[in-house]
Amino acid sequence: MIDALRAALASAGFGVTAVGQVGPYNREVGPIAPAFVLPDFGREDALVLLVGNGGELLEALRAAAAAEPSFASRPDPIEHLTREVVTRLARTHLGGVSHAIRFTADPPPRTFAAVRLARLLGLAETGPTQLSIHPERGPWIALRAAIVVDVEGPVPEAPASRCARCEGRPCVPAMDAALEAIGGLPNLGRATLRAHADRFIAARKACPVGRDHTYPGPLLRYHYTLERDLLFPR
Ligand code: B12
Repeated sequence: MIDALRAALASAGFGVTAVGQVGPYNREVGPIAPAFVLPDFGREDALVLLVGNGGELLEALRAAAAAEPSFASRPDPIEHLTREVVTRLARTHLGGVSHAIRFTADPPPRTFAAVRLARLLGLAETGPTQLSIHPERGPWIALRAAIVVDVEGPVPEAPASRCARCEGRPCVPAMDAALEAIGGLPNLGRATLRAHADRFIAARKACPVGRDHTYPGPLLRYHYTLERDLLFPR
């Protein structure tokens, strides 16, 4: 059931997934950020499936726009596709089994702390610049949704750390330069990201892991500037 759901998500552009139990996540997040706690159906061993994507999402977005022209003019094409695909495929593959879905695009308390969940499920470690670093894809992943299912989940294995054996840690000076350009971490926000997109993109590109998985240019820039024409050129 879960394997079939993961395969269907991958075919729809969401090929970065991981499973585990919700208990360890809620125990970490509960005391520091209660609004980010996930539902658990009254059991700590409830299965949680984290859903994300890599650069291949651009193809899925363009296919959706080709199938339905109004899709390209939506204010939030990625969020819209995510909600539609994840909700539909969960319903199809989980049948009558109780489940709850949370999206990273929603505000708390309808969301979850995705970088922490990715680490706890062994999908990606948290790098020195706070980005999730996947062992093969490096920082080139986005985390979109968590599906909690009322069945027992597996206990995930921790992957070997790529950051611990990284020589020179080139992301650190690159991110420091980006943060300096905006006048420090407290100024980090949508507007400063957009204004200094090149510096933040350089900080992400500085990571030596997963360079073959770098997002296609238009998708990469869109994440910082939210200019829809990048995704759907006329
Ligand atoms: C709020 C937020 C931001 C804020 C952060 C402001 C702040 N410091 O408070 C802003 C808008 C600036 C931001 C920027 C970016 N973000 Co952001 N952000 C989030 C969001 C929606 C919630 C994080 C949160 O509150 N977690 C709850 C607390 C309890 O958990 P936490 O682990 O302690 O979270 C902290 C860190 O994540 C940190 N943080 C988030 N972004 C950044 C960036 C930097 C430079 C630093 C130092 C810290 C930091 O702020 C959180 C609150 O203190 C998450 C999605 C989610 N629901 O998890 C995405 C998320 C963490 N962001 C993500 C990304 C990719 C980015 C950007 C690269 C741009 C983008 N959207 O593509 C930029 C720049 C980051 C960079 N390193 O270059 C991804 C990370 C994926 C990955 N591979 O690591 C996430 C998971 C969204 C997604 N759809 O995938 N983000």
